[in-house]
Parts: sequence; C-alpha cells; structure tokens
Amino acid sequence: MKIERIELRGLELPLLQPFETSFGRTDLKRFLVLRVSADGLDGYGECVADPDPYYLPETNGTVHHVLRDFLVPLLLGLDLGHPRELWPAFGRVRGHEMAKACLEMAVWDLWARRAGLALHALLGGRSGRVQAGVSIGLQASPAALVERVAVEAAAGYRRVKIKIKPGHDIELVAAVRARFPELPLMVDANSAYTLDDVEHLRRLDEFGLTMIEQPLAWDDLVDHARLQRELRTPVCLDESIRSAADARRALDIGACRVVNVKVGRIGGFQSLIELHALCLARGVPLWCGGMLESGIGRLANVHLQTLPGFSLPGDTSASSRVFAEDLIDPPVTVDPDGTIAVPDGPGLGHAIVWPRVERVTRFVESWP
Ligand code: OSB
Ligand code: MG
Repeated sequence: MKIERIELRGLELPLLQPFETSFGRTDLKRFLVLRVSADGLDGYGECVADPDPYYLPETNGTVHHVLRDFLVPLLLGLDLGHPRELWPAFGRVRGHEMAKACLEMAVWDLWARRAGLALHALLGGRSGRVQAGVSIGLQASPAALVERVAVEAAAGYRRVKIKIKPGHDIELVAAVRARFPELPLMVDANSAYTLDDVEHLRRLDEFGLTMIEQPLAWDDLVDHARLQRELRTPVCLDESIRSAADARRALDIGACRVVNVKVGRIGGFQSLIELHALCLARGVPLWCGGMLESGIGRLANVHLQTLPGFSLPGDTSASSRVFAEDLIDPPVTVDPDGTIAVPDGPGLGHAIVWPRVERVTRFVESWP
C-alpha cells in the first residue's frame, strides 16, 4: 500500500471541567489529528501531545515539525506490506514518540478498514468488553475530591486514580479511604517528588493503594528502583517508559512492578506489541493510560486493551465525562458494570463526525 495523501489538523475542544495535575492545569484540549488516504479510504490518528512540554518534552509544535520535515516524506516514499513496517522505518528518527505514534495509528486504522477488520483484530486482540477506570485531577479541597470519587464510583468505574503533589497527598488519600475503604484506589504524582520524600511517601503504604504512579523524575529509572525497595505499595511507571526497551530496563532493575502504557508515549502500536509481549512473558501487570483523548484516540485505547496482557482497568473513561460533544458517534460509553464495549466495525469502529471535526479545526495542512 502506498499512502497518497496525508492531512494534518490542529483542533481545539473545550473540556467540561478543568483537569489539574502536579504539572499544570488545562481547560481547553489543543491537539493534532491526522488523516491518511489510499485506495479511496481514510485512516485517522490522534496525537497525545499538548501545546506545552510539561508532561513530556514533545509539543504540538515539535510534532508538526517532525511530521512535516521527516516522517511524512518518509511515509510517502514507502510501499507498505504491513503497518508493522513503519516502526523500524521510523527508527532513524530518535525520540519524537508522539509524532511517530499518531502517523502510525492513522496507517493501522486505514489498513484495518481496507482489510474489513476491527483495529483490535489487526492488533491481535479480541472483541467483547474492557474494564474501565478513571483518573481524577486535583480538586479545590479534599471534600470536593471525595464527592468526585463518589460520582465516579457510582458510575461503576472499577478503579479510581487520584492525582497528588507535595502538600496535597496523604490527607487526600486518607479522606477518600475513610469514605471508600474497599475501593481499588491508586495515586499519580506525575514526577512531583524526589528521593528526599521517601519517608513521606512511605506513609501511603497504610492505605492499601493498588499502586503509586510515576512519583519521581520523568526520565528516571534508577531512583525509582531505590524508592520501590523502600515501599510496600507497588510503583507504576508512566513518563519514564518510552519504549519496550525502557520497560525491560525498568523491570530488570526493579524500578516498577506495574506498567502504564500509552501508545503515544512509546511510539505506536508496533512498539506496544513488543512492550506487551515483554510484560506478558514476565507476568508484569499492564494497563492503558489516557491523555484526555477525543474519541479517535479513546477508541484506539479501547481496542488495544483487548490484548491479553492488559490485566488491570486503565484510565479510559466515558467521552461524556470529558467533552460536551465528542468527535465520534456513538461516543465511548461505560456501562453500570464498569465496562466498555469494544467496537467490531472496520478500523476504529465508530463513525468520525466530520462536520464536528471541521467546526473545531484551527488549521489544516496536507501533503503532497
Ligand atoms: O499522567 O496519566 C497521566 C492526563 C494528561 C496527562 C497525563 C496524565 C493524564 C491523566 C488523564 O491521568 C487520563 C485520562 O482521563 O485520559
Ligand atoms: Mg500518569
């Protein structure tokens, strides 16, 4: 297959509620979407980069640059026998995982549609349902957080994650635990602590958390290994794992006991397939993170969680928690039993509502 046309759009979607983490606060999602075309069909990819480099180094600007100047010309010169060939073909470009992943995702979607397969089938997954979990941002007060947790628990989510940062941690966990003693609960620090906080973080051990996500630096493995030796609570890595090789190194030195995977953070589906095989072989629990994706990226997350190594509920929640109107129809919904139906139609499996995409488009660029 030769890709004939690639279109990049910059979109803006307001969030229903501001989302606050240790690294910042946002109430408008500004992101890139790609459409690739061949043989009269289109495939779609959503990029997880933000306008700023506060989660990881890539931004919408760096993704745009790397796509336009390197990855798009490379893809337009290929005759693909399978989308798995893209990951090694992109190998000469170091880093820029988010840029690689969104272009690769669009090609996998197009390939699946052309083959009449659901994306999960092309990835080696199954149909059926996946377990939903939810990530709750920092709130104005512990009481407000407990109320948010109550709403999500009542909606059926099988695991709740709350964001923490220094000065807003132990008392938040204590407040949620006091009201929900049995709820599967975890925390995510987005790199807000250092090894000086080991004694403080040890206080989390008494709350029976399923894990603590990315407590230390975004690019660290060694200090996390030291911290994990001091904690009973399992450490889960997010930011620090940007490839299957990173996951292997992290597991080899005991930097984590659980892995959060985001396809945009590790460079795409082929990289995911390799990381997934590693975790499955080593019996390491794996779950799918989220980046407040619109329906395009959200559906991709639903499909990939059908691979057998995804043993824990992830961060994929209902579209309606995040956006007043998603770009897909139907949106992603969560049943009262806390599960999401996996679409069986070709590719991502739900229609992309093009007039909505156009309404929220701020710029378009296309190649050739
Ligand atoms: O660390 O998992 C994270 C959102 C943006 C950036 C980083 C993270 C998150 C989330 C939200 O936790 C998960 C979601 O609902 O998509
Ligand atoms: Mg995280």
